[in-house]
Amino acid sequence: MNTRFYVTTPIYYVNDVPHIGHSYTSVLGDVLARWHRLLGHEVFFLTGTDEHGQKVQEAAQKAGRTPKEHVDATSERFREMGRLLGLSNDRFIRTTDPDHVSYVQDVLQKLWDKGEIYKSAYKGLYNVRDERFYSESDIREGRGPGPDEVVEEVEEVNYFFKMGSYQEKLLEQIQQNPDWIVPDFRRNEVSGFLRQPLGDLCISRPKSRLSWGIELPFDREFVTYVWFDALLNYVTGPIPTPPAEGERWWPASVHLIGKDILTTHSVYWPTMLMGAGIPLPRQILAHGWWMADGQKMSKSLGNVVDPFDVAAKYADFGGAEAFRFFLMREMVVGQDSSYSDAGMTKVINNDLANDVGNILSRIRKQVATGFDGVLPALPTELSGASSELRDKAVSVVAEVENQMRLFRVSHALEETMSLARAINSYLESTAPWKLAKDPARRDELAEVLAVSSEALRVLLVLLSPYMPRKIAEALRLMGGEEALPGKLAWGLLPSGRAFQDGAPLFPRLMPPKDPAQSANPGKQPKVHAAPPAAEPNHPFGKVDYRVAKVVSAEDHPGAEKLLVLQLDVGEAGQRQVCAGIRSQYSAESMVGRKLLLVANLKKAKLRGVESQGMILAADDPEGRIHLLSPEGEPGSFAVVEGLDRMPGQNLLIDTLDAFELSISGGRLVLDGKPVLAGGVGILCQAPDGAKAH
Ligand code: ME8
Repeated sequence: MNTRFYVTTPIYYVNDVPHIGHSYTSVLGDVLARWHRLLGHEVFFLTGTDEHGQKVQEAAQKAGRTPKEHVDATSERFREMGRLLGLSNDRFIRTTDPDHVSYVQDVLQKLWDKGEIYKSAYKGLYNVRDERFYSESDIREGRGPGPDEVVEEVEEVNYFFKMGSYQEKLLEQIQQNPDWIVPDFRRNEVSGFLRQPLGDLCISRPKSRLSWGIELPFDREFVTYVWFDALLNYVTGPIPTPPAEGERWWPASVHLIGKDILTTHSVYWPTMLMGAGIPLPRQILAHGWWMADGQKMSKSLGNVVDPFDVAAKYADFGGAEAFRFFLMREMVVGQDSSYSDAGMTKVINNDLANDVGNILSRIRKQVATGFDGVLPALPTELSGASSELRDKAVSVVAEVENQMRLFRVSHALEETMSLARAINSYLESTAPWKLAKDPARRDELAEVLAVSSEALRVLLVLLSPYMPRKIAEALRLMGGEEALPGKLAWGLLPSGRAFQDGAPLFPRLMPPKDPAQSANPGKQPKVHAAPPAAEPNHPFGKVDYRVAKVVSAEDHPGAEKLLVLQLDVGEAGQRQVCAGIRSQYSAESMVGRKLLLVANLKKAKLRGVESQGMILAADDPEGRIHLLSPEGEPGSFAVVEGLDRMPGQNLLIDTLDAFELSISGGRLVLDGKPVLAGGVGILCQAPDGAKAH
């Protein structure tokens, strides 16, 4: 097995200010790097800045400084972002670093000597922002230039790399290595692109136009084209460690990129490597796009999400670490996602405070009061509930390993959080606070605390790549970070460790707003807790309402009004559901959205497409549809306090007519009582009195 892991992020343009998008790719790289280190692998993690090109030259001129002075200042902002986010990169490469410059020249010389580069005249539309020419097919297919783009018509003599001659070889590479470009719809996009003839690549700019670049070693009147320079950073990155040492790292295990730079990475880059006789990277992972409150981010809208602002705003609630966790939790790798303060609050309150923080404070308190702060030993024989929890921890570790191998980081986190919920349920069912009152049950109490502490240790280790500083602190409170070696196996937490008490590590952001919760002010809302048994036969209890998250969506092939949604329903699995909302919601707008699903309806076929459930929505008097937006985790069920939950299978739709759900104060209610999912109310923008069905 290859136990070497080399991961890269794009090198960012220094002209931009670091924002959530750069933070995301960098944190993703960091999480993968830390995860592999945890598994005992040798890791190299590379990030950096892309500093040559026309835009930089122009910006420097405007700022009245030399290009080098300019990039020294601007690239510092990205290193600052790295410090803020706690990135563990082994090198921060800059394309102005002398070792990089000389390596780029070596490769250019080699390609020139091999006849892979030729000189020719060229005329075309040049995109200043992207530092590239538009090809004729780009323009024919409407791929540019867009209305905001700065383009110039340019005619000049330049050097070209024979990229077109590698078209067949590249197609073969893609066909024979189905995991080379992930996710698979991005691979298909590249294969589609390669069905058109592939032209050669202009790799130079005359110095008369652009001097801020790396000189061609075989013609000093030219500098190299910005992508040719930039992409080679991945090979030069680990090299300043002595050359033999640096070469040991290439090929990279994975290049992390956003979907915007898919073509440069999966077409330009591999053909350049083929030309130079350098092996190809093992994988390329293109992730989706961050937006803000559902809108595209842009400077003109003033909605660009700044990691420094977010960290400062939530400084008392995990700050940059909570932001890292949020980024990884909320974006399904490959798909687009949106930042919102509500989303941050939800993650801080539900995942961090309620799930993780709650376990930590419950255990610390019981160990402090029951055992003078010294953790009792883990018994060799475990009772039923304890061995179930151990088995759960072991299976979660295995599943997280699987998901991480596939870069499905948000799935790995969901799996990890299911362990947190299992520990909380274990604590609720074994009730150590009750055991502590009965001296005859001291052994039971010791077992519960030892088992839950060990499960908590495993949970914290699984979370450590996401929140390294917070988790180190949590492990310190549990007696020391040496709990980490051995790491993911069960049973490593030594007994006799002194637990420390103190302020909660993951405080709640706000007091619960929900009326049902504020009725019990001292109590933490219980996420995923079973509803109290009270009214045994209310038909509401027969319906299995679940929070579902849309994984993908498409138009129904035979019905204009329907969308076909693929839903993640957490522990209740994946579902396909047809929903009659297409008049108002496009397929794309649904991806990533959370909905309320009736999960136990009898299956139906709608115009030939199977539907395994029904989505709830409210209508307003104008006939507009308003979807319900539950905040709980996928799979959490909706309850009404005082009503028994007893869903069966194959529910008939008539059951839903036996009671009425409606909207009041922007929330879903049943006879005036709030319906809760994952412990909080279910939001809906329909006006008061609108019926939900
Ligand atoms: O393209 N959502 O640099 P760049 C998600 N220098 N990710 C985003 C994002 C968003 N809204 N905005 C930016 C360049 N990113 C070249 C790369 S590599 C050899 C040269 C992230 O500063 C994402 O990773 O425009 C994207 O690919 C990258 O920043 C682009 O950074």
